[in-house]
Amino acid sequence: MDVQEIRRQFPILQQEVNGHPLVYLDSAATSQKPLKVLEVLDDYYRRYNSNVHRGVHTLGSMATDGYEGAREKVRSFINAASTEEVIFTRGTTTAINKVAYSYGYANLQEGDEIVITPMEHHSNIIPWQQTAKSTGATLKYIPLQDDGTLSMEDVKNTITANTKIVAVMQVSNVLGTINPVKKIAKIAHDNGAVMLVDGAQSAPHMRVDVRDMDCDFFAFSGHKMGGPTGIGVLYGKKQLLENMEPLEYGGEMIDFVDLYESTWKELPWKFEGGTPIIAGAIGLGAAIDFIRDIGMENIEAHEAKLAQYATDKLVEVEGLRIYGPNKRAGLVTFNIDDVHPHDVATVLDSEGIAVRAGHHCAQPLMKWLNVAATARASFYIYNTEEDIDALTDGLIKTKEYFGDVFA
Ligand code: 7TS
Repeated sequence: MDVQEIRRQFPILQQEVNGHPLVYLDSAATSQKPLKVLEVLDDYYRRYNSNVHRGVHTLGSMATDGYEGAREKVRSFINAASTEEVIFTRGTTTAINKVAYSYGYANLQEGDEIVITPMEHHSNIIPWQQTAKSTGATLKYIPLQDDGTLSMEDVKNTITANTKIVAVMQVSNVLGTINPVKKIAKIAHDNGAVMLVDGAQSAPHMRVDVRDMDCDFFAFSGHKMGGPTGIGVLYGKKQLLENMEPLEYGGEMIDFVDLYESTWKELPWKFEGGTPIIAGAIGLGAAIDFIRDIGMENIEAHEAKLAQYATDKLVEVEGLRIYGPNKRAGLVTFNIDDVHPHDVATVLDSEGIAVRAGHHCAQPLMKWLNVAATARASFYIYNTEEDIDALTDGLIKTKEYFGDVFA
């Protein structure tokens, strides 16, 4: 894998920010977009912009082919059995909310349990809190071990015969923990529960096979994997989706409408009310092509190397503490003694280095870590060891600067 060649395909990386070459280390928030995706979006709007599934005219057919072709690319990307199981949504958040409100409301009652973990992103916590409140179900947490991983012992003890839904992230956006979701799905199923996997931080970075994982639902966002914002995916097993209410009613999703009764289209369209995210889906399809061309194994290996390099390199920064297990995905979350993470991010920004600071939409996890906030550097295919060197130098400067201020 030639990283310099890959970098040339990301126009946004070819600029200076605050007088320095941009070092983009915030891909867990959103990734940058390759030329291929930008060109496909431009081509759609210039040449065949049109609504889908409606007209018989030429542009409408082209748009429909593009949109449905993207669905097939997603199906193959996650190895779903059928395109009926691939629903386009606005992103991970919308996908999880659909399951919580549609599946959750219909299948939960008092005495039932929803099991999640304290490391979840808010979008895999709040929908379950709300569902629990409305249905009388109980929300339970698999505890974290000291290093920020889950033990199978705890998983087995938390999931019981009363558990109806287990919802766990595959990769933590803060700790970089890689959760054994296939094993957790097996335990969920042994107890008669369904398993939702939040794949927002895994689908862009590792091979996902929903059939091998045997999850019932899988959610991810296009914008974290080179695709445009506003497009994401809810995968669900056909038999479950068939029995779920659509939630959004209107155009596109109906079969027949009468004055007082209506019927829905078949899967997956019954979940896609209104004009769908046509350009977004086509852009996501191009991002999948881009990832395929590079090879997911190469992306995984590259990021593992960067994560290891960063772990080794950042010890040069005095007073820096990294959170999370030793074996982590391609991101590093940290704090520096006595320096607020927002100050860290501000000084780094003045050097052209983009990192995220804050609670990373994981306030329960921040509480568990006993911090208000952290800084985070996250990597993708276009990052290099030089980026991590620049980060390290920037952090040493930050430490010196605030060391002087507080001295
Ligand atoms: N789940 C996880 C694990 C995430 O990391 C994110 C976004 C989401 C869900 C929500 O995705 P969305 O596309 O629907 O917004 N995570 C982050 C982050 O870590 N920094 O900014 C967004």
